[in-house]
Amino acid sequence: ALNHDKTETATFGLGCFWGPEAQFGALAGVVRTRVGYAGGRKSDPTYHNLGDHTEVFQIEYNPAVLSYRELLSRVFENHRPNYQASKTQYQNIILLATPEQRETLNTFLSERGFAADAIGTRIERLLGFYPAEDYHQKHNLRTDPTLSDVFDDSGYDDETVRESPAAAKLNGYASGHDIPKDDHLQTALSRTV
Ligand code: MHO
Repeated sequence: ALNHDKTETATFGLGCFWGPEAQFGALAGVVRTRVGYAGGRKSDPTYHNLGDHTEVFQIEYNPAVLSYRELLSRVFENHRPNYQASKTQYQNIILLATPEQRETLNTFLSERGFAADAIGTRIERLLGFYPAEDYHQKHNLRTDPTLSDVFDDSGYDDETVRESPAAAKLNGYASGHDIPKDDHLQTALSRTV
């Protein structure tokens, strides 16, 4: 089994955060996922009082399995960089947490022939991340009674579900994304939660 303790974190916005949390959670190498609000200045935003923030998903991934560059490829497969949503809540945004991520993005964009200041996708430094309400975390899992009952009946609280590697995979599965039949799913599930 792989050591999933050495994870890195990446944060992106691609519209309503439910879908991409599930999709990226299904990827081999993604260990944990959570959704939240970022990119704005308002402190303590909530879903109904979002201010200038955007819905984002944050993933913890194992860089020995999945690279930031691969994540960027997935992000660009899943949005149109020449388009931007008018509503800040649903904008496409790449939130950079480290100089290495910025470097990787710059290389990626130049190889694709994109100029960072000529695309609609926002590219900003990650200044803060506010986790969304529990009912938004692993939304597809939560709305699947078979899956959510397993966690409820086992006594897992909301934070445990949010941070659970198994829940991240099952949330992807519940959304119809292929779960890789490999070591990573086994690892996630063998950790119980
Ligand atoms: N209100 C929309 C989007 C939710 S997403 C968390 C819906 O119910 O589908 O913004």
